[in-house]
Amino acid sequence: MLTVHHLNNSRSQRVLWLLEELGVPYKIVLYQRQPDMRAPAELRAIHPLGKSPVITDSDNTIAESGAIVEYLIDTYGNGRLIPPPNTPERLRYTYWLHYAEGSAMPPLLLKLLFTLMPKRAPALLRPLVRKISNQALTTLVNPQLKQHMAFWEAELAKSQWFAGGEFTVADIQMSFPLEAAAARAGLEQGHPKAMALLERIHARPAYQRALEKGGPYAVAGDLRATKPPITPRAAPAR
Ligand SMILES: N[C@@H](CCC(=O)N[C@@H](CS)C(=O)NCC(=O)O)C(=O)O
Repeated sequence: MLTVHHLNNSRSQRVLWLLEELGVPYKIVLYQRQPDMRAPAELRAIHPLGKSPVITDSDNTIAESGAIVEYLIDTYGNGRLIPPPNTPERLRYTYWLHYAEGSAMPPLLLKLLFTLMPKRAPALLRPLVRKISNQALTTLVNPQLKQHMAFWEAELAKSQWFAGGEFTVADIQMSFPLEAAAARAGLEQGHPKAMALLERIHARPAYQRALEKGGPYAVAGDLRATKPPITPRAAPAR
C-alpha cells in the first residue's frame, strides 16, 4: 500500500491533503520532530537525506514534495487537479509547482533562521548575533519576502487560483509558502487575496481530513507560541 512517511507539523501535510483530494488509500508512518525541530534519524533509513515528505509505493521511494505530487497526479490523478496540456493554465501550473520550493521557500527559511539565531546563541554573543541577524533580515530577507508576497497578490488578482480558474495541485504546493508567510512574514497585512485563498483551502473537506490524520499543524515551528496551530474544524451543519 502507498505509504507516507509523515513528519508531524511539516510539508508532508500537503501530500496527505492531495491523497485525500484524490481518494487514494494510503497508510501513514509517523515521525515526531526532535526538540531541535529536526526529523528523527529513522527517516534516513527511508531516504538518505532524512527529510519529509517521502513516500513509498510499490518499488518506488520518492522524496521531494514537488516530485511526489507530480508522481501522484500522474499515477492516480486521471486528469484531475491538473490543467489540460498545451494550455496557458498548464504552463502556469508547472511554474507554481516548481516556484513553491525553488523560489518561495528559501527566503521564508532564511526568515526563520535569522529570527531563531539570536534566541539560540550563547548569552554572551547574543547582542552581536542579534545585530547581524537583524541586518540580514532588514537588508536581504524582508525586502525579498515583500516582493514575493506582492507577486502572489498580483497573480491572485488575475485568477482565483494560482494556475487559473480551477483549483489544482499548484494551489496545494503553494499552500505551504502561503501558510509560512502568514505565520512569520506578515501575509495578513495587505494581501487579502492570498489570505482569502488560504481560507478557501482550509475549508476544503479533504484538507480537513488530512489534518485529522496528520495532526495539528503550525508551519512556523518555533513560532507556535504566537500562532495557534491549525486544527480540524467541526463539520459544517448541513
Ligand atoms: N524541498 C523539500 C524540503 C524537505 C524538508 O526540508 N522537509 C522538512 C519538513 S518541512 C524536514 O524534513 N525537516 C526536518 C529536518 O531537516 O531534519 C521538499 O519539498 O520535500
